[in-house]
Amino acid sequence: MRNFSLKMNNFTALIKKTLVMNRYNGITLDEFIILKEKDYPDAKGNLSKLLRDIGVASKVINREVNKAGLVDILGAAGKTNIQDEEQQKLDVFANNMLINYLKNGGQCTGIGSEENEDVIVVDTPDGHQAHYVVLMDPLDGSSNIDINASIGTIFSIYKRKSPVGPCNLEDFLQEGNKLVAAGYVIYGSSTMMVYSTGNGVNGFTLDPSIGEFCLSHPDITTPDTGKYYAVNQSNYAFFPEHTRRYIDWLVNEKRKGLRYIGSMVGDMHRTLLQGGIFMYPATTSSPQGKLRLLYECIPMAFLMQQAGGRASDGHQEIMDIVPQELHQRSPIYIGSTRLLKRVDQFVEKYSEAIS
Ligand code: AHM
Ligand code: MG
Repeated sequence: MRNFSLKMNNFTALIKKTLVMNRYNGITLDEFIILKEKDYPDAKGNLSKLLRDIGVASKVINREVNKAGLVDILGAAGKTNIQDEEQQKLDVFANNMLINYLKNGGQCTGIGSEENEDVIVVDTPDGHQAHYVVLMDPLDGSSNIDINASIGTIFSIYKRKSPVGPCNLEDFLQEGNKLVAAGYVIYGSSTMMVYSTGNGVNGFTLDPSIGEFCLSHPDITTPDTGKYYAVNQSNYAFFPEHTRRYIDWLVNEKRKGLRYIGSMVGDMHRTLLQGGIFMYPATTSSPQGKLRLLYECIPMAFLMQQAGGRASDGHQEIMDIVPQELHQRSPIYIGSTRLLKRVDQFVEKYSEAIS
């Protein structure tokens, strides 16, 4: 009976996707953003413009990422190329590119970047009037560049809390539940942008022949379980007991396979599409884990939640955490609901008693 209802659910999801695909057949990211804006009669187009600016910047980043293998021919970072121009490291390039597009686009009042210690205030008349702040990890997983594995850009967008004028830090320290939009661009075997404005998740694949992102993955839903778990297993001995026991259960009882790229965008993309779980837990030397709450955990938690999954730090939903600092880190467990429920149970059973 359970198998039958699962099959019916899959069938219904397939029909729904086919209808959506027919409605949006061949549609580009820009067209989709404009069409979606019409669902909100009061929308003035500011968010749409901001999303399109991020889309354009990511196409430029994609072009440079694609050239990374030619580094010996074009010149390594820090050296000058054949036109006597200084080559930039790709993460610096990605950061500068996004900042330029966001500053010039007129819809962004401030930027928080994993690459910059402080927030960047867009100190222009347009910037003072703009409604949105953007937080970003311009090139996540950049240690994967040299081996041609997937890397990505992660972004999130909040409405400012402050009145018009220069923005301030409080505009950035907002919990995930206040997000207006978030997404990532994965530079992989193909380049994709996946984003949500709080009404489902949609994925667009870059068609290099026309230079446009085209809708390829409408209404992404995460299965309630999956075949794989992703974690840096070499840290196993340093994880909390509940996580060690949870991993043992995944492997020995549920026979889940380990898949770990070491690039959050790549690992998350697989988990979002196929289900499973991605973890970056606390370790004895990094009690807050490694990943950044505002640049990595919250935007991915938003997407996962929008796709029907969940994300927690082991004790609290990631979306409920109120950030205290710009570069704050957080442990994260993110993925299919059934696997997250088990995380809760292991945490409850094996958490060290606090005296
Ligand atoms: P980065 O922002 O410096 O690129 O680091 C973040 C990356 C994530 O993409 C990935 O999940 C994690 O670091 C991998 O870390 P580790 O090598 O410790 O497994
Ligand atoms: Mg990162």
